[in-house]
Amino acid sequence: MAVSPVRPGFKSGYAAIIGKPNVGKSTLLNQLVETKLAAMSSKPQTTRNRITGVVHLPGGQIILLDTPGIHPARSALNQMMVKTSVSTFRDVDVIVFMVDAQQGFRETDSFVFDSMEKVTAPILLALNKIDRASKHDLLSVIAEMDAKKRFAEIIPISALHADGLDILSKVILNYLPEGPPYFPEGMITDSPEEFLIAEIIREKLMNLTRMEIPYASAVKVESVIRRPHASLRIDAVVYVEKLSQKKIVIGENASMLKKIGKNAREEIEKRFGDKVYLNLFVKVKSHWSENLPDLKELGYTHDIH
Ligand SMILES: Nc1nc2c(ncn2[C@@H]2O[C@H](COP(=O)(O)OP(=O)(O)OP(=O)(O)O)[C@@H](O)[C@H]2O)c(=O)[nH]1
Ligand SMILES: [Mg+2]
Repeated sequence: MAVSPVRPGFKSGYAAIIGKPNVGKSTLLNQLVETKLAAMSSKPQTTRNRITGVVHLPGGQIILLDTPGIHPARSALNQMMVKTSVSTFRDVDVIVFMVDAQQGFRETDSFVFDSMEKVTAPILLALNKIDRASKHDLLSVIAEMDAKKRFAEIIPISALHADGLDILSKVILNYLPEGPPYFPEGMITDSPEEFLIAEIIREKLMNLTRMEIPYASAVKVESVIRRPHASLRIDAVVYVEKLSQKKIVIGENASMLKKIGKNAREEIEKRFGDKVYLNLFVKVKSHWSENLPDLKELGYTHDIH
């Protein structure tokens, strides 16, 4: 596919979605690109990598970067995640900082806000989850945030209900420079298929398991083989840190693994339009979340585009 030539007045550039864990960043990315690219869950620290989603608009192209939630991180994995987010500050044209409108600006948001101290790009504040906030909550958080004099714009949205998103994308576009479309029409991400599939599996696992299991698990897609009659054979491994966790992920008579596999397979079929045979294995890799070579092998590096 050839990249289109420069069009006068056409805008393009990078916008990073930044915020504390669980504020709705991945939900926003997925809604704006109208495709489920990033895993979403009600548990914090779902996103572990930066994920690119391209929004194609008549007047321009927004290259959105979904990032892991910024928080005081302890484990090597979490520190790597936060590094991934903070490293996006340097080279984006605009930042979309998300705060939960119902919860208001909390210490956890303040931690993210302080990490943006040296940011020179304009910061747009997206007040998310307005479907849950009362008018009073919303007005008071707007007043509080306005007083900080740090935000180029304040936009109330509900990422989940796609409310206010047309306005948000117009505002983002306003802050982008003129430039050529960097991605060809129709291309919405540069993430490899293996990564997108692993994230679908990990999302199902995160949503079906509890306690430490979602955080002790990583998914690696070993192979994707295209077979005749538009079918895909996928081999993937779920890594956990302990034998006891392996037993939970497999479940009684493999019931948990079957559920994860079924949910993942259905979504992979929907997304890739093929019949899918998904072979899931569970393996123990002790302390992978603390071990740099393991993190690298599992695709957790703080990569810079
Ligand atoms: N009510 C409501 N819930 C929302 C909204 N946006 C997101 N959520 C929910 O908030 C939870 C977290 O959403 P995510 O998109 O995974 O949050 P995130 O900021 O990407 O989280 P991390 O990847 O952990 O940093 C999910 O249960 C979403 O359904 C919204 O506008 N309204
Ligand atoms: Mg996320």
